Amino acid sequence: MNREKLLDQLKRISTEGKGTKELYGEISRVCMDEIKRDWSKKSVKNAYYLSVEFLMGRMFFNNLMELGVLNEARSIFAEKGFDLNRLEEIEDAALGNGGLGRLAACYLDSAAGIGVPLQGYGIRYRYGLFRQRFENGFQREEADDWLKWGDPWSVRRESEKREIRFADMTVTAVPYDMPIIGKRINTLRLFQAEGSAEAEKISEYLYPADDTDEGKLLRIRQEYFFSAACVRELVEEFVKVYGSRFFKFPEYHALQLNDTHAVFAAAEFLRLLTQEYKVAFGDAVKIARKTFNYTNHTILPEALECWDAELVARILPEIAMILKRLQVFASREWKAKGCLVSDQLDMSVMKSGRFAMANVAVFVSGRINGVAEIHTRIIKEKLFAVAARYYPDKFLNITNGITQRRWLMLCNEELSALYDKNFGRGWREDLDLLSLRDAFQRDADVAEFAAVKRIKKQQLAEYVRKREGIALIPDAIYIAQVKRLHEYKRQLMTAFAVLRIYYDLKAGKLPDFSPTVFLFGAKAASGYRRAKAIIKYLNAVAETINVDEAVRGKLQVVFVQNYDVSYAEKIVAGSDVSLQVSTAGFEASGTGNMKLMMNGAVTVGTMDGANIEIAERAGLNNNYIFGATVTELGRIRNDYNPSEIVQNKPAVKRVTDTLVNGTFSDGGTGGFAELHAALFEGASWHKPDHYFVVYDLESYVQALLAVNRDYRNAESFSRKQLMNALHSAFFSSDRAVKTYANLVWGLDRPQ
Ligand code: 26V
Repeated sequence: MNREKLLDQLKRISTEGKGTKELYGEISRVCMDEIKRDWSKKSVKNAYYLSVEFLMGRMFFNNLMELGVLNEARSIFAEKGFDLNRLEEIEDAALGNGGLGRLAACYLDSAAGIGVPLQGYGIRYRYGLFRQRFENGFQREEADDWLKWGDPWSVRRESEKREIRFADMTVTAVPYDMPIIGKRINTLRLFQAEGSAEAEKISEYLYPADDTDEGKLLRIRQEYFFSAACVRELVEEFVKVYGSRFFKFPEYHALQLNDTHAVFAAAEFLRLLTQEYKVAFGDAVKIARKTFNYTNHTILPEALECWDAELVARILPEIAMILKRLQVFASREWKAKGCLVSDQLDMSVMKSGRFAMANVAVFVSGRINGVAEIHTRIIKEKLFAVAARYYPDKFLNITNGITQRRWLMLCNEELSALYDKNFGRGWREDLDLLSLRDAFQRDADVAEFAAVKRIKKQQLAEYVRKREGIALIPDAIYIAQVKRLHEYKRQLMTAFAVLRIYYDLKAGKLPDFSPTVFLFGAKAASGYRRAKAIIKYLNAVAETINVDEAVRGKLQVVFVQNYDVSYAEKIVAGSDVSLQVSTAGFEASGTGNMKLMMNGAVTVGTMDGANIEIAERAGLNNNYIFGATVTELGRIRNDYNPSEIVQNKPAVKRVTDTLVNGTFSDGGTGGFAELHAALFEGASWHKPDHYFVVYDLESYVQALLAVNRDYRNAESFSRKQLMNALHSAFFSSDRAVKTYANLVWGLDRPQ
């Protein structure tokens, strides 16, 4: 990379009369020209990350940082009278929805950063995850027209397009390549569907609703479209060099299935090998098992994909045939192993006329991993318990990680500078160095850390003021719950806890209460009614509290609109406390918990997902763990009756009653009553309070009050925060990617 030349080019850009969009395009293109010169050739062996989501966030600042010109560029343009921060207007490319998509982005970043040849494959959606705003406290959704800013960081590869055939249409998959910059420059290749108007629909939206057959067909098309485009590309390139010596294929390729959305890749691989290259089915399966690996990201039954075999056959007859053949093949293997019939049923690829995509993934993959210790234990003991007995060597844990480049160096330049000053720049390459710095824990260091936190809180407050028009209480405790809106994540429980505190404050029961701001950020899936009702409820609670003179300056609740990666960068850096309160056993890992920890927030959390590993590393005394454990919930599940609890605890009843006693209005939608019914009567196929909101509420309130008490001793609270930041190295995605490279992809030697 010729940095001097790049700086020179940047200096030559004139800003006169140019708007942000124009300058964004121009600066990005100058950088791209430089990048193109160095764009790494594929390595001998590469790993491929197949995912329907890549939640990249804003590329501009990250790329300039990786090119080593961010600070200089800031000064160059400042001299010309243009504040580079104005480019924060540029919206994120939100081609993902939550944790799974952001994880994919972090892994790409880390792989490039540490020099692992990992290439991403996905879909170039015309519209990303919807943009959210609130109207009367209700979520409103607008199409995310991210391309209106142009797409200067991608290169269309016209000559590498491919035809993907369905029974009723042929679609052209056109690759767009985005450089992922680090020690290597890897590639994120996103396919756009072209051809007819029908064809274009395939890459129009992320997760189109799948409650109708038409919706399901579209989802199947999406999944097959990009998986097949990827696999065909790799197989065809391979054949050019090695002919049909497919047993060598795994020596050059490791494919990672990010959840089940790309499982059709394995089916397409089997189809290609057996039908077009006449490889025996058993041999093809053997090769697939050395090539494909599967990461499970959730145990929620509603998120485990099953596709009607009839639907698949309608548009992909050969793929349906292959999957059926796989079922026959698998049965034979299971019989040979002496599996019980019930066990065979459990592991079946095809069940009651539907393809169980997770079972397909488990059968054809060489390695299967969960994303945190407890999650891996649960998939081995529950979700895939039978398969884990017959194929114990397939399963392993790789706890998630996040990239410290975006989630520390970029979003918290002040803390990064403090680390540099105290122990040199080595930590930027090797985050582990942080935890060795005992010297950094002296009082003076804690004070310096606290000063950084204050600055980040001011910046956050300023950002919220700009975006929401709301002034946060300065110097309050900033407590954040930012993540997708889902019942298992229990934002509703936080709403109840906040109300409890509010009532106690008003009653004068909390005389020494330190001023506190609760910050929420979350989008609810478009068709998820109860999640939307929770948003409305939280906004109603916020509205009541924020106008109440009695608690003015002491308690504030702010639900920010359109929470996205860029918003997260501000919130994780500027928060004191991280809420990670999922029902034990439900959050596979969580990664927001890691981002907040790395920036020195203490966790108020349950023994769930990666919270357990966070508390273990940063110290139980530096975090606030509460609530029922998986074991405890297992014990009480059958006899649990939330109505009994509210009968005995009037304070709990008082808050849950607000869903139905007119304290707050749901605008006549019936949404609040529905939430109440889910708690006390049960909803869908669930028993009352399936997520144990009522059960854990009391201990949650106590944990929050303990935080409030401890915060009064500013020095010791800052020390707890610092201990979290300094022990976050394990949660770097550099560590996670290295583990995949070594244990899964066979990339342990430098390529
Ligand atoms: C998907 C859906 C789609 C339909 C509506 C309901 C629903 C509920 C959950 C999901 C989860 C999709 C998978 C996912 O994003 N899992 C997240 O993966 C993260 C990265 O491993 C992990 O940190 C989170 O704990 C896990 O929830």
